[in-house]
Amino acid sequence: MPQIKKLLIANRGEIALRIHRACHEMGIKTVAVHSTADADAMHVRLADQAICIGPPSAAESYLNIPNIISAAEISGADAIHPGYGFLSENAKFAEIVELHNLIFVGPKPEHIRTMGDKIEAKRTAGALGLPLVPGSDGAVSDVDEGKVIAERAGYPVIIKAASGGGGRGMKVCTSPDQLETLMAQAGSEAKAAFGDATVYIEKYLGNPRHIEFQIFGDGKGNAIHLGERDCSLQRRHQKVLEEAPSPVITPEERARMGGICARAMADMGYRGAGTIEFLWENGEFYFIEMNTRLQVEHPVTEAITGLDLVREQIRIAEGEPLTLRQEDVVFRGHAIECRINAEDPRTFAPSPGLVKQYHAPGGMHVRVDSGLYAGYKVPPYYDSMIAKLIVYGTTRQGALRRLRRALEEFVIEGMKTTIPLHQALLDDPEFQTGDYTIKWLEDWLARQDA
Ligand code: MV4
Repeated sequence: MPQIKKLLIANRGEIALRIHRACHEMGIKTVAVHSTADADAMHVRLADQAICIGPPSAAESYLNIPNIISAAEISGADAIHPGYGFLSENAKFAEIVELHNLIFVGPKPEHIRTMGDKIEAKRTAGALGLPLVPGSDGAVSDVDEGKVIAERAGYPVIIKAASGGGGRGMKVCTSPDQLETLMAQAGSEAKAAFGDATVYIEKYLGNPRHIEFQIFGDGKGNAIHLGERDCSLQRRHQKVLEEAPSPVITPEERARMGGICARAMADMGYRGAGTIEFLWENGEFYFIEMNTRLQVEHPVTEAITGLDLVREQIRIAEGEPLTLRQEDVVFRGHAIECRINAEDPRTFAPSPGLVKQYHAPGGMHVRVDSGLYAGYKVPPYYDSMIAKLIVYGTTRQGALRRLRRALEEFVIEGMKTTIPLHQALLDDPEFQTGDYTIKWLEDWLARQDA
């Protein structure tokens, strides 16, 4: 088994810090790579080595494959962790890493590629026994074919881009006479955004929840699930708050659906961490996509399982078998994560700048993942998420009370943040009951403005 001695973190912000921490707890040295805009970042200070890989623009730094590989070679790193975003789901990058005899802390490149193509992902998921949204079996290029499929699935239908993600290029179609126009629009938007005009059709689910299962595979035919997360609270395809377990999933349903996911991953020989995304409506799960990376919201799963997901990723990358059997995974209590962004809490306009005062909450069952400190300047070039607040409670009610207390303690001065948004959300009786869908937050926000 190759033991990783030095790991290069090909990311920035809180996730770079998260990976650094797991490494140091495992006795692994870290190499931070950063843009000129991130020279003062916390993870750069803490890493054993730091190498500047380019100017602020992500295309020239965090997405610059030759510079990242060079940094790994110069520093003598033996592994690369891509975090989330940036190069994390770039199959070509994973291949290049392995061609340089470096360990890629992530899935096999072929699996990244398969899941990156939404049509291929659906085909694979269906063959592995995951329940799918009814719709086309593959790409739809012809309007008449589209009409037959839409008729069979039943209107309304949704037209999606094969290379899509993040909701871009999707069109909802309510009747056959709109199909031609919307298919053409979806195709040209997909071409412009992703360089690929391929589209497919699904039955449109009107008011679902977004529930995702965390899975781990060892790449040798063994896999487990770590339960689900409910990520229904989103605004414009940006998650705002996540929780585990989902308020609507029973232990029996978790075991059943989680078991189906784990079996599917075992059968495909999946390696590493992955997330299987479903829409959930009227008690039924419908597979939509799979993410082949560690996700932002992984700490809520850590909180209810007691496992260190980054540690598990690294062990698997070293070629170790899974440390856990499914029966050893125990779900306990309830966890909620708030994403805190440097944004105006009403308009969501970005608000980067100097952190004038900083005090993070603490105490029992409160976790803050953030690279912030007083005197740090949040650069304007990247994602606006500056902190994640994760709380745990034995019950959802208890977690909500702890979240209110922790948000009260949080001090970030010098910029606008979404802390007040989370506080208002927490005071909403409907949110408190857990009775919300993917539409709920945007409707709620519209009510706040009125
Ligand atoms: C859907 C859907 C309704 N019906 N598919 C949005 C992003 C992409 N990952 C899938 N998305 C959706 N697919 C069918 N057949 C509604 C959405 C959707 C959504 C999904 C999850 C979380 C938030 C969402 C917000 C709007 C639309």
